[in-house]
Formats: sequence, structure tokens, C-alpha cells
Amino acid sequence: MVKTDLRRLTKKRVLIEDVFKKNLKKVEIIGWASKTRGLGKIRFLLLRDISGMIQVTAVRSKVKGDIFEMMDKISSESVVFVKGEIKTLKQAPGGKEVIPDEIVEIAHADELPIDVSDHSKTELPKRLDYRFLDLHRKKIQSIFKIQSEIAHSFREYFYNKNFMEVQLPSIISSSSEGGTELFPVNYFEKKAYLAQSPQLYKQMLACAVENVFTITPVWRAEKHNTIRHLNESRQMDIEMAFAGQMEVMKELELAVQYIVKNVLEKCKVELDLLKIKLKVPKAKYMSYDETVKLLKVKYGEDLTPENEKKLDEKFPDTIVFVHSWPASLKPFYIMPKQGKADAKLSEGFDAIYKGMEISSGGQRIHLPDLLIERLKNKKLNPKNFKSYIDSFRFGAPPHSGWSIGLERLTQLITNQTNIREAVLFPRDRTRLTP
Ligand code: AMO
Repeated sequence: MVKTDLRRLTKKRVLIEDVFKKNLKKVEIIGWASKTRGLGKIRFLLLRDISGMIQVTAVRSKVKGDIFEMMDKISSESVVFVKGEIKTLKQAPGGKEVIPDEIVEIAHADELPIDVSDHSKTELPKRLDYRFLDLHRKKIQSIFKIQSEIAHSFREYFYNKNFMEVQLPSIISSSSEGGTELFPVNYFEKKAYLAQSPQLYKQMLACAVENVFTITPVWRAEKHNTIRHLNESRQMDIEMAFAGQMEVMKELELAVQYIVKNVLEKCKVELDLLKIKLKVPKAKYMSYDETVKLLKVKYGEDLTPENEKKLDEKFPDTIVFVHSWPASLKPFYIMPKQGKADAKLSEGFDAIYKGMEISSGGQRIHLPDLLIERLKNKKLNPKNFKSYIDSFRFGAPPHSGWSIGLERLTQLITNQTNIREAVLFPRDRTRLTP
């Protein structure tokens, strides 16, 4: 399409929702052809843009030129310009229809490899192979409209509290979570890795500018293939100076409540479309000791997905904060109780919402000697963490923080069984395209 044509076709374009809201007589609209049907001497086309959908109707004896024949040729999902007159018609979806004077096919769609109708039966892996097309569906768009609101509300909440938004490196020189799940990168003559969390850097920032937040992608080379894990995900992190685990858990409670409240207010259409009943969650605080007793879990073991589901059954519509975990189950940077290297318990927590862990965090070790001891306890080499340890030698205050998985929270709020539904272009064990 040449530039001048595009300018002519878009100049007087109105959004479809305005056709219904305002009393327009003549309109120019552009959208994706959602469904075409023909009945004898009449042709229907449903045109969908980002704001809504409208029926275009052509009666053979009444339309100009070759409009009638053209409507037969328009394939599903082709992008079409329609200029025409608005008529009120009870039977039409929304009570109005367009009688076309001119139709231009702006972009042709080939035969569709997946079903993009409202009741699509195409399975998830195939849909993901054609994710760019899957995203033509309103239901799928709704998940990401909600995700956009989640990320925006997170950012707004902490920005309003005077936290500074920070951008941290994605290429790191050593593990930040202690595990071995790192993707290696060739970095000139050195070995480097993709960041598995912004952990170490957000701590350095908290020691300089007190309160920070970030939304950042992270990469974990975990080989498992589950409905709750991705190899590339996004984390919403905070770090606060002069705060302990209780203070940052309270911030997490308030932030998630703020996020859900905003989703409820601003994504009504999307929630309805996805048939989601959502409530602003309450909060429940329990120690690890209390939790394992309640769930009859063996002391010293992690909570399984089944345990997390049970917490949701016992405390529905509640964020359950399980705090003061055994130090053995938490990463090396989590502060042991009373700052004692050999303490059994720690200042670390997990937050469980709708039957899944949405966040973990806690107070950090800001004391270099204690950090070295904890690294050794975890069989990690302090030499690999030199610059991190050294960053606490020059006036490092006590500090705490946490991280929420953006896709995990989206998955739970939008009620999706599989986390892949909550990421635009998933990266998992086997998927690298699109
Ligand atoms: P953690 O490893 O628990 O903590 O991650 C924080 C949150 O991120 C989400 N998440 C994931 N989502 C999808 N796929 C994955 N593979 C995946 N792994 C984690 C979860 C999880 O609760 N640095 C610490 C946080 C901190 O202490 O500040 C960390 O990364 O929702």
C-alpha cells in the first residue's frame, strides 16, 4: 500500500466503539474481518477493531460497483477499510450496521492455520506456534490488557511511595540465586551468564538510595516442564533499606491489593469476557512452623504445589504470608535469625495466593563476614561473589525486599491453568519461536 493511499484511508477513520456511542451517520472504519457469511442476495461481514465490532451488510441490488463480489472474496482476518452509512437495525449486533459505499482490502489474510473464533478448539501448543495470530482473539488480548494493568499498578504504587525505578544488568558474572540454573553467554574472553534475578544489584542500590523497584526479565535454565515455570520470565522486584521481613511483607500485601483493586476497576470488560470473579485479597501471616503443623508437612521440607493449594482452600481470597523459614531452605543472602550464621530459622518468606507462590523475599545479610560464612555453608565460593560482598563494606544498612513473578500473578488473576497463557511469547524448554 502506497503512502498516499494509507493517508486517505486513515484520515477520517473512527473507532467502532464511537459508531455506537455517537450518533454518526457516515463513517470510515478499518478493522479485521472477523466472519463473513453469504445468504442469497445479501452479504454480511463482521469488522473488528481494538474498540469493538460492527456488522457490514450489502444487498446485491443496492450496493455500488463490485462491493458485493468483493465481500465474497474477503478472507477471515484480512484488514479492511469500509466507508458507509450507518443504519439502525435491531437484529444487528449492538443494534447498528454499516451499508458500504466503498470497501478496500488493506492487507490480505491467507487461510488461517488455527481457529481464532471465540470458541477456538485449537490446543495451546499449536496456538503458541501461531501466537501472533492467536493474539487477534479478544479473549487472549484480555489476558494481556490485565497484565499491562498489573505491571502499571505495581509501578504506580511504588512510584507514588517515592521508590526509585532502576534498570539493572541482564548479563552477570556469577549466580545470584546460588543454584546452577544459569544460561551461559560468551562475553568476549570471559564466561558470563544471563541474570536469573536482579537480586544482587537491587541490594547494592538499596544501600545507596534506600528504596528501589524494577520490572525486569530473568532467565533460568531449569529443565523442568511445568504449568508454573518458564525459562524466561519477568519479575517485579523491590528493595528497601532500614526494613525487615515484616515491613516488606506489609508492602507486598498493600501492593497486591492495589493491583487487584485497579484490575477490578479498569479491566471490567476483560474480566467479564474471561468470566473471572475477582476480589481484593485479605492477608494472613503465619510462621513456617505454624504452617507445617497446619498442613502436616514434615519439618524442614519445602511446600509442594499441593500444600500451596491447601492453603488456598483454607484461606480463600487471601495472600498467605509464610514467614521465618528454615535457613536451609532459603538462598545464601537471606538473613539468619538474630544474625547468627548457624541459626536454624531465617528472616525469609514466601507469599502464596490462589494456591501458588507469587513472591518470595526477606531480610538480606548486609554484614560481609556473615555473608562469607553463609556462602560457605551453602557450598558456594565467596571468591565468585567478591564485588557483591565488598559492596557491603562501605556503609551498608540493613535492608529487605521481594520479587513477584509477573506471569505467575497474571496467570492466577486471569485464572489460567498454564503459565504459558500469561506470557506473550513463551520461552520454555522446547520453545524458542515465535
Ligand atoms: P524466586 O526465585 O522465588 O525469588 O522468584 C520470585 C518469584 O518469581 C516467580 N518465578 C517464576 N515464574 C515463572 N517461571 C519461573 N521459572 C520462575 N521462577 C520464579 C515466582 C516467584 O515467587 N531474588 C529472589 C526474590 C527476592 O528475594 O527478592 C527470587 O528471585 O512468582
